[in-house]
Amino acid sequence: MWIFLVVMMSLTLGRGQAQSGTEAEGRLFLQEYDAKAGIVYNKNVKASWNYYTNITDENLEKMTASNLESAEFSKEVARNISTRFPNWNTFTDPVVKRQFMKLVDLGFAAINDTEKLKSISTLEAELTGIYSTGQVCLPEFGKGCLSLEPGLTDLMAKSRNYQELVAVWKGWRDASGKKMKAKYTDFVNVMNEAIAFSGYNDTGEYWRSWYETPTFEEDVKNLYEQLRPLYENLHAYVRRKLMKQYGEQYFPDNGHIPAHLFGNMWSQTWLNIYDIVEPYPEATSVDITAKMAEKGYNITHMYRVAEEFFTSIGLDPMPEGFWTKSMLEKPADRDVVCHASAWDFYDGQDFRIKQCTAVTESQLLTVHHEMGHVIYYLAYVDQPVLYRRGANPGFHEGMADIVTLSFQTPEHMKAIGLLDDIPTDDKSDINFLLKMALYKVAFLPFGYLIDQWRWGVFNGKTTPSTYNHDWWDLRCKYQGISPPVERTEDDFDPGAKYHIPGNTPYIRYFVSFIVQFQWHKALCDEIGYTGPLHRCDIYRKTAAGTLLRNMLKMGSSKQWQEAMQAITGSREMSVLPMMEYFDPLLQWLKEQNKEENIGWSSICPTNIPSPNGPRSPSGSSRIYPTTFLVGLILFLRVMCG
Ligand code: BJ2
Ligand code: ZN
Repeated sequence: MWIFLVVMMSLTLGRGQAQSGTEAEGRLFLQEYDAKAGIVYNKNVKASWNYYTNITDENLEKMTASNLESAEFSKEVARNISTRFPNWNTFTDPVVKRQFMKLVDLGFAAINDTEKLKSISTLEAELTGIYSTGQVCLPEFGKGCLSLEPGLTDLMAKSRNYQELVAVWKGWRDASGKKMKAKYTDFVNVMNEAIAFSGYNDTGEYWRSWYETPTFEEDVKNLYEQLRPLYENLHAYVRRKLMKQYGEQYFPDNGHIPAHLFGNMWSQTWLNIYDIVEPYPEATSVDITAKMAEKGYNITHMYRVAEEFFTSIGLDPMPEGFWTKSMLEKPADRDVVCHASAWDFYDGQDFRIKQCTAVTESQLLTVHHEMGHVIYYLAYVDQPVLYRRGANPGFHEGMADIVTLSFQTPEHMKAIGLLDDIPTDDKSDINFLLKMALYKVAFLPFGYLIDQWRWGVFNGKTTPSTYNHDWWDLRCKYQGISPPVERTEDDFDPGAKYHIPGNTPYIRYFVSFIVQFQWHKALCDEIGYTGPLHRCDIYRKTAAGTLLRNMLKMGSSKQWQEAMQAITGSREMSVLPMMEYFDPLLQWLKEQNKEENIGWSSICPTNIPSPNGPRSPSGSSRIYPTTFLVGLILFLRVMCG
């Protein structure tokens, strides 16, 4: 508290001393701000860390108090600016002007009602708490009570028992989302109320403003549309394989796949069902999880492997404190937020990861993801605090993921001893690409739709009476999946996904899945690689690391288009590198799907298979491609006037 008071007094003292707010004085003001803000942020992040790694009422209260202090600090700074530098907008140095622009945009802190601000913080923490402490008991399947990580996640990944998967899938939604609806409704209302004080129409508009692109919504829609054929072909192929595995009787007539069959609680990545969909069992593929066990991987080793990748391209090692202060294992003695995350403590030296790490392939990828965030923090550490962010939120996520594209190649697996020989035949290549598609292509509609839902909630298009209905509308439409059991408005399935209670915007991940391929291509060009994009491994290529670092170190000091230009030479987001990467697979999938009706009805099925057994097959034809239904609806509309 005392630190905070010193900070407040100091910045307030500056007031009135200056005669007029010149640009030179503005620069000094920013320097002073930077030093103080580092202290305030640091204290605030520490309070959050304490709650996230030990969920107690006391830690919640302390975190909330700290959030309020931070908000008060930001407000005080903005007040000082309005009195001392009313003309900051006319400053000519873009580095200075941009910081002022960020300082006056207070976000939720702008609201003048402290109780409301407090409730934003408390509701978010409580919702995250519900998510993080939920348990599902499965005595009918010979299991006790399990939490999401590792128990339920593991069952979703490994179980091939249809009914057991239904129980886990539904059980998790009962234990998490269902308990959140009332709180979430309040949360949305109070956030919208607060953000109006910053001049935004709603919270979604505020979140989108971080992209500094007036056409952002339209742009992401166009990107998604261009990639849709790739997803549709993957969906048709996987659907056929899953029907063979579980029986056609479980699949609705409209072309959808039941949502619990993808090896993942949210059907967001499908890596864990590779064994079911493997194109060529006789060719090479690696069971990385099994190989990790065989090689005696433990948790520390996983982080050292990731670190070694980054240092091999000339990026920074994790600082000493990382290894002592991070939470890399699930503690047995207290409740924690297990969902993996990376933390910047804004003091230039304290960077941590919090992850309930398990020794599996998916988790090894997450280790790389979280460490990728830390690498970004380290790269922009010399920027002023205000610029210690990604060029946009999707850039941070893109950085977090980019090395997975190199890391997963057979070339790299061999280099780190997880594969014996590098395959050169076409069948093994397709096996590899399909696996990558289960990870990267399957995610696209999911990454796109989460914030379609949330933007609708924030702008009032979706109301509490249709929360779940509208959620499933999007899931059905974009992913071509539907719930395995009846859903109603008593359920709140969005809440079963971390980022909804955790209030983390999600379109960043969609952006990431596009830009990471653009950067991967740029880095592979930089090192003179000429083979197929999907087999490029930048490991040990410092030229790639240098190009990447030059972009990362900019932080958010410039608009993202400049950062993009620094690495790719272009200022645009583009799907072309991702299309190029997956082109051999797309051609193969098209061939496999020749006899298949690709696509699905965009409308959710009304007839859902019973949890107690297969439903009776209906007599109607199985698949209605989206285009047909849309056409029919348009036709009927015209006919009915
Ligand atoms: C596993 C990963 C997030 C992430 C965590 C939680 C929310 C934000 C952070 C930020 C990082 C930063 C995650 C990975 C891909 C898809 C998505 C998912 N956890 N966050 N502090 N992922 O992005 O690392 O760590 O500095 O912005 O949620 O749905 O699993
Ligand atoms: Zn991330």
